[in-house]
Amino acid sequence: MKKNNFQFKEDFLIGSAIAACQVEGSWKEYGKGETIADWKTFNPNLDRKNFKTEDEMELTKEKLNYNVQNESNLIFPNRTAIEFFENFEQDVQQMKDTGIKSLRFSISWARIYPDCDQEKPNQEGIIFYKKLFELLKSKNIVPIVTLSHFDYPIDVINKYGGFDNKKVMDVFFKYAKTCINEFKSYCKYWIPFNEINCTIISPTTGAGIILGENEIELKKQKSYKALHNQFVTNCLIKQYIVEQNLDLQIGGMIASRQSYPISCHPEDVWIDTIASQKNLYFYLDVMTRGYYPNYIKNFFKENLIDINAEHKELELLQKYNIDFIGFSYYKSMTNGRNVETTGGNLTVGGKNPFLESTEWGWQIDPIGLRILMNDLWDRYQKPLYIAENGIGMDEHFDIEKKDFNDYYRIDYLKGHIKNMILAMNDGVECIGYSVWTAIDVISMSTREMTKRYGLIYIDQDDYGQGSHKRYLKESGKWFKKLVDSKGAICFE
Ligand code: BGP
Repeated sequence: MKKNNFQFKEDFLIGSAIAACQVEGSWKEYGKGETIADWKTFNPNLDRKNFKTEDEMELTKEKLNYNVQNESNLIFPNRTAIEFFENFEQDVQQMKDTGIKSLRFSISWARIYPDCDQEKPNQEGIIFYKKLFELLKSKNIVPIVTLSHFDYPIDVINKYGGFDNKKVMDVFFKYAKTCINEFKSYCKYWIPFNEINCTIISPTTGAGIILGENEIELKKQKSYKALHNQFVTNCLIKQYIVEQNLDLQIGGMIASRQSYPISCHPEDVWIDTIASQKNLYFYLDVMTRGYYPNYIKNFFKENLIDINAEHKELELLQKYNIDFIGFSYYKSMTNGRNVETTGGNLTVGGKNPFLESTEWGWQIDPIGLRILMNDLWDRYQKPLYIAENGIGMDEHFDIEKKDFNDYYRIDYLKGHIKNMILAMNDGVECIGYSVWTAIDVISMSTREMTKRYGLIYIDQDDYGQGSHKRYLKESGKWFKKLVDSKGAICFE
């Protein structure tokens, strides 16, 4: 392999990401309100090779009612998750053993404002996150905070519905200001919305929109309205930071959708071009350039979508752009006239004959990351942050023998991080990389525990059974070497 003298800079944010609803547990304790994640179930009969991610992530009114009616017979894994709320000190210590120098975590809105209209925040929530920030500081781990990571509060749904209601912007902005005021001395990097494109793909998960089965035709209209309100909320938060003269940064964050035309036939290329505009560039165009591009205005017109944008909101979009582009990257896909579909992060995509897939059909494509980074940098010239990257596997280790050899994860991470470094050598500015994830967590799309991503193994099954003991996997040891070598290990 060609020698590469690259080394991460001292302030490169190399670390891991987690999300409140996938780790914390203590769903109704310490004053926390319920969230949409607390009402999603684990389905033991799910066929992992053949399901639609969107269906698994959405909740209709009927489905939610059913879950409420049948609560005692169903499994709600996010309610206890991996009990990070109770064990965060030990967990962070073990994460530190994987070498991480940054941790991207999310704050749970419902833990800070269990009643979204209450005047003062829930002190138990504030204390918990303060303790977490303090602990990270004592271990020299730089925090990166997400304010909304797929755990929309039920209280907000009951009072105001989803983010398509402009009133939700007010209550969310109040929550964001509380977090900034309370934690600004600990944290410089703020991501208001995880994977903001999820609002279109799964409006329940991304924006708290719950429709009846006979209201599904409202989905497009409501989700684009909600997305617009979230874009504007990003700006309100940025405006607040600027006006308060705070040295903080706001990041946009999307689930990236790297794709290729299935062939060089111009029609396939055109289909892929449109898909990239609508599913990838649109979000970043608005958040970085500050206006809606013509191709999406045309799409709105053709689909009779009115996003209800007020003049002053369009001015805000223009004035307050994001400081960095965060994105998750797990896989790539193809587009064209004739593609066979396969699984993926948030949505299914077209198969690529040159790539291998995980058991859930996510196609592994390290070079795709380099291509995407170059593309985004050339298009926007905003620093990039890889907010999530990792591989979900069904893992069976011999606990007695303490054999936790996840060589496939090392291969996956090595390939991707190497390509990130190559992109940085190409000239791309990148401020950090977060592996998804430091520790096994509840899967977002399927609520399984057996779909593991962690550098640390937890002896816990899909039903929450097991010793709950934590063990460092080989990938955790490798990650420490990666950090210590400042990336050089990827070229050995
Ligand atoms: C991203 C989410 C994460 C995470 C990851 C893996 O979309 O931001 O929360 O879970 O995907 O997805 P899953 O857990 O469904 O395999």
